[in-house]
Amino acid sequence: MTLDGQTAIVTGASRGIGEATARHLAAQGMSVILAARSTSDIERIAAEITGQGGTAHAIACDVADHAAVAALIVEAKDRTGRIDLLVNNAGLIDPIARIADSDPAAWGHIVDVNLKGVYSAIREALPVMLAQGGGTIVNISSGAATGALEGWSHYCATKAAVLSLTKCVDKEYRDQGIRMVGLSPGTVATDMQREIKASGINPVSQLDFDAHIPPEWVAQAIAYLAGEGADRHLGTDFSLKTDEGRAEVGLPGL
Ligand code: NJP
Repeated sequence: MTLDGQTAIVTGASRGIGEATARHLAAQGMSVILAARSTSDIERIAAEITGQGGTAHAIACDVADHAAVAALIVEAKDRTGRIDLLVNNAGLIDPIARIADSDPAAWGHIVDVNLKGVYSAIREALPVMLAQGGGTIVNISSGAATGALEGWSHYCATKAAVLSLTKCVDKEYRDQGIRMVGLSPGTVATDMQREIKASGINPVSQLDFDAHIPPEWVAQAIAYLAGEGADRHLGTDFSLKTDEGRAEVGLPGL
């Protein structure tokens, strides 16, 4: 199974896991659409990929805006002809606060990005994928989808809901060629972990930054999940927090 010549959309591609994923997939020969709100960052990264011989385009998109996500999918399809892989990576954790201290509008915004943003992209990409005979969707999940951490109610609740979406999409569309899988990466050295550290709330904020895995490892796992070798994980969250999971991707153990 080769990704060469296939097409991908990566949301949240302006930094962190999304940036590493866009670069890695392009290096595998995929034509990659980078989406995020930070237009200058995705344009810079897409230009760097192109300068290295890859194929990449930047499309500004706020995934909390359904119409913007619909427009992203239309433009991506127009540019690349197909959507073989959708990586729902865009996500937020700030502001971190215990529930009584939380701001209702900010809490709701996390739902708009982390949950409704994933729904919107799946909702709009599915008709394209079904018409072309199939496709792969990877939802970036978290250990927070199944575990509770204080200060993270917005994050835990939305990641749990995304895991449920992963299972629903798999149930509805696997027999029509849709490969739907989640990825729980463990802790990753990105800006999100800097925000977590700054909060000082819960044990994750106490971890040393060098305890986190590099975003390039997550990119490698996403490329692995895009291939049929990972079919037994469809409809579940694949975890990089086990030796088995890491070995399957070809990464160093814990
Ligand atoms: O975070 P960060 P990560 N519309 O902050 C984008 C999950 N995860 O790479 O719009 C569109 O470096 C934002 O772009 P911009 C995590 O939950 C992480 O660590 O320009 N895009 C940026 O590119 C998340 O789902 C860890 O601000 C929006 C990106 O999201 C994914 O991994 C552990 C957006 C965030 O980059 C990537 O997180 C874990 C919007 N409305 C799961 N809002 C970890 N780091 O340890 C944000 O289990 N973005």
